[in-house]
Amino acid sequence: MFPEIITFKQLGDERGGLVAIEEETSVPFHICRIYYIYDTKVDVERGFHAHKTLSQVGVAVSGSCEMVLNDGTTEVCTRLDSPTKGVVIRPGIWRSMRCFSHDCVLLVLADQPYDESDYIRNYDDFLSWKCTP
Ligand code: T46
Repeated sequence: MFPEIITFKQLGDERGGLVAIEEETSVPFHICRIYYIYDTKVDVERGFHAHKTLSQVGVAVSGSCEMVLNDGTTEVCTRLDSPTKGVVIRPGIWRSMRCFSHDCVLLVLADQPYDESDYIRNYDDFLSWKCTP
């Protein structure tokens, strides 16, 4: 299924919401790195790259944004608008993010450390890479 959507269990109660994310169970990999994107202007689009080996899960823990994923053939747009909704971003997927609400905090869980050499930042290079056996 593309995109892969994860629905995290809501553990909150009358005091407020709570979501717990555990590696290998809540998300399909070991969590090595966590980063978050915030204070992004409404008209800003970012991303526009693929990763060769990195797997990630993105969750809008506050506000909302759109995640556009492209496997080289099909492009899908997923609205991330709940702290209980995650989208899995596998290797070899071109991604961009847009339509950030003013209060959006996009949390990203990644299975590897930051490595610029894992990025493909040119779309034609991405398509060539996808065709390479
Ligand atoms: C992705 C999407 C969803 C680091 O030094 N360490 C890090 O862990 C990250 C994520 C970024 N950076 C540096 C690299 C750049 O100089 O922070 C700067 C901004 O990164 P970038 O332009 O790649 O940001 P986005 O929003 O385009 O992409 C990010 C992730 O980089 C990427 O892996 O899948 O979010």
